[in-house]
Amino acid sequence: MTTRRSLLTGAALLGSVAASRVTLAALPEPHLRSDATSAPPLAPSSGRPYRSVVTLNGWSLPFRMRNGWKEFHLVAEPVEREIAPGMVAKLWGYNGQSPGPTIEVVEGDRVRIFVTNRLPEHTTVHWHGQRLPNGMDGVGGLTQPHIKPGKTFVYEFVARRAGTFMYHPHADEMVQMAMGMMGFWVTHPRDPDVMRVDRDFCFLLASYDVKPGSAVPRINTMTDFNLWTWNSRTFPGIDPLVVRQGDRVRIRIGNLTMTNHPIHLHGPEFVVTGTDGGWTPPGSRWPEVTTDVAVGQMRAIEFNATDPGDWAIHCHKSHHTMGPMGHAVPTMIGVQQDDIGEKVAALIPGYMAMGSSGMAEMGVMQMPLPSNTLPMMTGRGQFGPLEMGGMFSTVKVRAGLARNDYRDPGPYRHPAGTVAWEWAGEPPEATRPPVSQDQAKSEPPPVTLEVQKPTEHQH
Ligand SMILES: [Cu+2]
Repeated sequence: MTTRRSLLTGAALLGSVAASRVTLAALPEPHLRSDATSAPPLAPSSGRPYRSVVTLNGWSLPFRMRNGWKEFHLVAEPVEREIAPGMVAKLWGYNGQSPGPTIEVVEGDRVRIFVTNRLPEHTTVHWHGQRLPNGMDGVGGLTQPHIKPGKTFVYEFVARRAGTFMYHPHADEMVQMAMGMMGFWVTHPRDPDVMRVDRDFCFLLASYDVKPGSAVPRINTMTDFNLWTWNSRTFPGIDPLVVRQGDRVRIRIGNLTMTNHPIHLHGPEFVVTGTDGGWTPPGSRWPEVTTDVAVGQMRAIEFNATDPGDWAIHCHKSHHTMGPMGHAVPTMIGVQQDDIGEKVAALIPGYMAMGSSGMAEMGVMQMPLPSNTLPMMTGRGQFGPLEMGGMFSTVKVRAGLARNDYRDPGPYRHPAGTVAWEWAGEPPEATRPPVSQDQAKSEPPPVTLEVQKPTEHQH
């Protein structure tokens, strides 16, 4: 039965829905992108000025200003991401890619983000590291209802603190992050001369477990991932960080994997100028060449690009600079396989015995792989195979680049006489430290073995 009261309430409700529809009718355009190249910095088209960042193999999300609000539109959806040439993963992401586009705002900006859910399950967005009203924090069930498939939610807050942030779901989090749902967020200082650098790069550490020959990540993997990525790319698919000699350079890194990553830069020493909590006080900084980025952390490092060259930058966990590999492979160093290799080859055509003298031969050989599978070691430099994969790229420092030129300048041309060279003469005689008469005479200490007998309870 319809009462006058419920009719009135219904009419009032209808009115408010209509009003919000008017607001939402003009949703900002959901900018989409399908490829994995690094977009040049996106200069702000309106609002306050800032010097934009370069998202490695990614892009910054365009916005619009509306009645004093900076408006963005994120679309959570299934995407296809080329991890490196030769492999495409079926992931979940935002606006056509994983990771999602970088959001850039200025300290003090009033920010409104529309989030449309085109996933097959509900989601939310957590704005990792931000000071904001509790109800905008994006924790499904705790601070807001989940965003059901097909629905659009609105987040509104003031970007109160300048620094480096991330965004990711706080709903079915293990699954949605294992599927690639994440993005970078940079809040620039109100004064563009504060913490000013010439080039500012950012990327997220993400790991996936995609079995050889397949394309969808295994979502229950806890630590044994086989794709160690920067912005969902692996070497040689990660673009170089191109800088001009003399530039002050910042690299911002966020870690959304399940383990820590000691990020190591060859060449110049750097300082950590930013963490999850904002800029570090200058008196607290010390020089280093490796900084550990723990799970859920963000780090901004800065250095002066004084010396030209192709300087490697990589995770220092050596397994993280490898492509997919089987950890069950036995160590074969020192094992003579010639005889057994021939015997197995007679039974299994194409069998190759490998690993007797290390695994470098894998970086040279082009072995047949399952479809949509990356090799364990790959990439070539001007002097030969790099034998890398995973979290590896180069900072390419060159003299005389134009201010906005981020194009790959090709391999570094070393000045004559500055590359390690092969010695062609007689090798110098190897000398060993002298052994003292006493040491030579003394007998080796007797070896004693302590054997503990198992008790009844030990097995
Ligand atoms: Cu690592």
